[in-house]
Amino acid sequence: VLLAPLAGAGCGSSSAASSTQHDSGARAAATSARRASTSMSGMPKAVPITPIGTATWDGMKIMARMSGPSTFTVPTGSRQKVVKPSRDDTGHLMVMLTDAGSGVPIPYSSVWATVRLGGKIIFDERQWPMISRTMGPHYGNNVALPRAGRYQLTLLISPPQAARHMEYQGRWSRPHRVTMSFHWDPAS
Ligand SMILES: [Cu+2]
Repeated sequence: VLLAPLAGAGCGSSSAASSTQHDSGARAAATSARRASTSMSGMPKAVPITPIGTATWDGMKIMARMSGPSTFTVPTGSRQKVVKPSRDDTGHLMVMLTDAGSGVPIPYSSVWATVRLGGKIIFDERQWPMISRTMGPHYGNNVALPRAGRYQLTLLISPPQAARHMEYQGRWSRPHRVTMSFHWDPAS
């Protein structure tokens, strides 16, 4: 288990208060005036970030991590809808896609996550494209892991839908599937 340096400012900040926004990193820079204008809450505190696994795909680094369940907003067209963790959610799954050489994030992809325990599918959903002050761009969602055990995470990564500078010409042209195995224990 790693500890995020500015914890609470990342994806896993929701353990403090249900009203915490996903981008609670705003708190880090908050002036009192700014604090008064938001519903951010809580002091910086350590948030455990658990590495799930990494893989590479033709120069793209795929990194999966888990933090605590997180409250975040999603765009609905007319407003930002607040999504709170359900009672069963045990963590916030984050998938970071970056250039393996430079570390620069790669947006405009889409990620579908499937989690299995003992061969049985317990989670099968699209990851939201997300931004966070401390975690940067990532693809995330809250997940409910029922118990300690060895899990399989399968990620289906779509080709980034974007115009590309020439160094990326011809790469990541088909969907890519990768499976990672990880052990999860709520007590650790
Ligand atoms: Cu997130």
